[in-house]
Formats: sequence, structure tokens, C-alpha cells
Amino acid sequence: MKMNRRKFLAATALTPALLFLSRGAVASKRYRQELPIPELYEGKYRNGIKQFRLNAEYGEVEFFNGYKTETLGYNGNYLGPTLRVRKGDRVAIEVNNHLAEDTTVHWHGMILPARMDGGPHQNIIPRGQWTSEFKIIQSAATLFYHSHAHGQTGQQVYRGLAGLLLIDDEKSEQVGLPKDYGIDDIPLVIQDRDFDQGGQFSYVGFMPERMIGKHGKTLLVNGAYSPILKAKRNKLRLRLVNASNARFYNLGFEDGRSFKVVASEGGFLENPVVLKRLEMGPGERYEILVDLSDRKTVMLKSYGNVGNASHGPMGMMGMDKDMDMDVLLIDAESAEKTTSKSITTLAKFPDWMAIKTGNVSQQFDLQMGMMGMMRGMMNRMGKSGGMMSINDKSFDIDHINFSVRKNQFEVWKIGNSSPMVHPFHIHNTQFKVLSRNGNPANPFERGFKDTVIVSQNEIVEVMVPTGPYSDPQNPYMYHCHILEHEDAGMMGQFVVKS
Ligand SMILES: [Cu+2]
Repeated sequence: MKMNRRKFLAATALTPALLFLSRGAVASKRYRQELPIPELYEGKYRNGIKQFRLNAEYGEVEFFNGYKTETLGYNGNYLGPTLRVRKGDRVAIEVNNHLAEDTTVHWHGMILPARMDGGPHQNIIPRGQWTSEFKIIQSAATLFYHSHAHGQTGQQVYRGLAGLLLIDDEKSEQVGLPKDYGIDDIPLVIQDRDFDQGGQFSYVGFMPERMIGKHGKTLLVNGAYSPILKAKRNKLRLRLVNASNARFYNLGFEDGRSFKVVASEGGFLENPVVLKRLEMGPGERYEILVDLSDRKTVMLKSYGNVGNASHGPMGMMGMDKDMDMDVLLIDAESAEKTTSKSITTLAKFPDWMAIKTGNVSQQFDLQMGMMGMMRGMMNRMGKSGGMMSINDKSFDIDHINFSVRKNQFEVWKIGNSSPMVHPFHIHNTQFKVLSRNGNPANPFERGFKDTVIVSQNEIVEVMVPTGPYSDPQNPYMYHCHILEHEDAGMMGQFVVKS
């Protein structure tokens, strides 16, 4: 019965979805594309600074045979190169805007001066240029960069403005994990998209999509639909990046094999955590190790009933409720056998629990008021308009919500009185999750993070290092990483004072 209802909805309300269903059926019979690996970009070393140049530009990609999709990319058609830097590096990244609209580039997960952060205040006008210069002061991690344009983040990221930024350090070079980029150290940028009848990206096509966030029915990995990875080695490190606008994933292997989580957004966990399923919200990153010694071919899938597809307004509408999606087929038939010792300790963390922080410094409630939701559904331009809020305030670019002092550890308490799950992201920090409703955080989220899932009626406490940089003028953002929520005002900004 449930299936019938869903098909009925698809047939009556979602023409693009219907089109996709038919094309998906054709596509599944075709030859699978090999997983593309974003090109490594290590910069040019000049005057003691690693120099990079990113051009935001228009592109065109044939995601499906015979259909050319108009896209955006950095230095290419879709997504961008993988910037690779080392702790201690001083970097200068020049960004040129070759688009006909304003844009920005935010270094998601980076601890850096506020005016270098690439948030909505570092706007780059068409034909404009902006250079972000900062020192890498944090540990090895998988970061990413993406548009954070005021009110336009959702559509720009959707069209392709995102890329990876990897930090190496002494630890990452010596810890003994696979580290040959594209060989046994594989980035997986996971995104969902919808296509219209002409093969173009279809963004928020019907009104509730603005409210629940854009969920596409086609999964792209590194910009390819349902690709295959012919594993070259039998132990792979997968850098999982949920670069989707709104979709949560529940990742696991079809044959039920387990994997080890070795890192979260801010770097290595203290110890690997063995899992069979891993839930990821938009903006979250995890690194996992998978053992392919059996040389089997296995599908990495995302299983249904996760995030807002399983409950909340989206679930109530019956959308995508039980939808399982293929992410990546891994063929290990010719994987080279490698020997690696089992690693039990990846990192040693300071005992943050012992740090005296006093009381809760900041308290947030993530909100989607009924009035706000109605307004949001009618507001398809994506401007901040009171649809979504934090503590009864929608984002106002001219209003600083609060200030903190530098070099402090603050406890931030994040509540969620809305009917949806939200991934909460804080700029300029790698925080630790202290508790979920008073209980310890999940083992895999006990490392450093910059984005944390907050479910309905949940209270998540995090400890936030405020970092060494202060600037009374330029703020950092904190926001929901469902990009339609961010664009609709579920965002605030704070300054760090000396
Ligand atoms: Cu949200």
C-alpha cells in the first residue's frame, strides 16, 4: 500500500522524478562509469607561501548519455580540485569569480581569521577576485570548500561549487593508514541530484522542497552516477564527504561487512570504531577503512529511513521513506594484497572533560515555526525571510548575534524544537560532542567535529574551542547545514574578541 501511494505521488506531482525513474532503469543497464578522482592540487610554493588559484566557472557535464547538464565548477566543469596542504603551511588561495552572480568560497572546518573564512561577508562580485591567506594550524583532516553566498548557497553548491581540502601532518604520514591518493586513499563526495526532462539539474521544483531541503533521487559520487571503483589494493581508506544539500545517508556495505571509522571532520579518532552502518548528515565527513581481502565485489549503499526521509514533514508526505540508494560498486578482484598492521591508537586527545569551563556559554534552539514554514514555502527566491530561525531570529547579515573571547573553551547547548533533524555547523572550530540528551555521544563522534546532527527534541552539548584569532568586526557563522535551511535563515553569526 505504501509503495502504491508513493508511486502515485511520483506520477502525479513529480514529473522530473518520473523521468528519472525511467532513465534510471536504462542507466542501470549501461556500462558503469569508473569513479572519477578529483585532481590533486598542491599549489606553487613561492616566497614561503603555497599559492593556489580557483576560478568559479560555468561548465557542462554529460552525467547521462546524450544529456549535457549545465553545471558550475572550480577550475573545471563540476566540483573542484582537491587542495592538499600540510600543517604549518602558509597558504594563499586566489579566487576568481567568472560567474554572472555573486559567490564566496568557504573553507569548511578550517580554523582561520574571520575575514579569510569565505562566509557571506567575503562576497566576490562577478569578475571579482578575493584572496584568502592563512596558516594551517590544525591537525590532518578531510576538509572541504564550497560556496557560502548570501541566500544562494543551496543553488550554487547544487550546481557544483564544492571541492575537497586535505590537511596532512606528521601523524597522518606515520600512522600507517593507506595514504596514496586515488590508489588506496579514495575521496567520495556524495551528492543527490534531480534532473529535468532536458537533462538539466532541477533544484527546488515544488514548494515543500524549500522547507524540507532539496532531496534528489539520483546519487552522484565525485560527480558520476552510480560509478564503479576497481580497487587497486585490498585495504582502502574511503574519505566520505556528505556534500549533499539536505539528504542524510545511512552508509553500509550490501554484504553486511563491517568497516572501521578512523576519522571525523577534525581528524583522527583516538581509536578506530567498528561499524556496519554509519549515518551522515550534510556537511559531515568520516574516514573509514574497508578490508577487501576476500576480493569480492561489493556495493556501498545508503539505506533508507534516515534523517528527514524517515520522519518529520518529509516522512509525513511519504517521500523517499524507505529508499535505498547505490553509492559505489567496489570491484576487488584485482586488488593487490598489502600487509598492514592493525592500528589500535590513532591519536591521543587532551582530556577536555577535565577543563573547567563553568556553565553553558551559548544556548540555541533550532526552529521552524508554522508561520515561518508557510512563508518559506511561498518564498522560492531563497532570500532570508523568517522561514527558519535560531532562538526566534532568522539570519540578519547586519546583526551580530553574540561574541566570544579567543582561546576559550565554551560549552554550547544546541536544542531542536522543530519537526526535522538538522546538522549544526560552527565555523572556525573543531569541537567535541560532550553529550546527547545527557548521554555520552556515539563512539564514532567522540573525535573532533565541525558539524553535528541534532534530532527533534534532542539537546546536544558540545565543547567549542574559540581559537587563537580575534576580530571585532568580521563574524563567523553557525548554521544548519541543510543548505535550504541556511539560506532561509537558520543561521547566526558571532565575533571573537581578544
Ligand atoms: Cu536544518
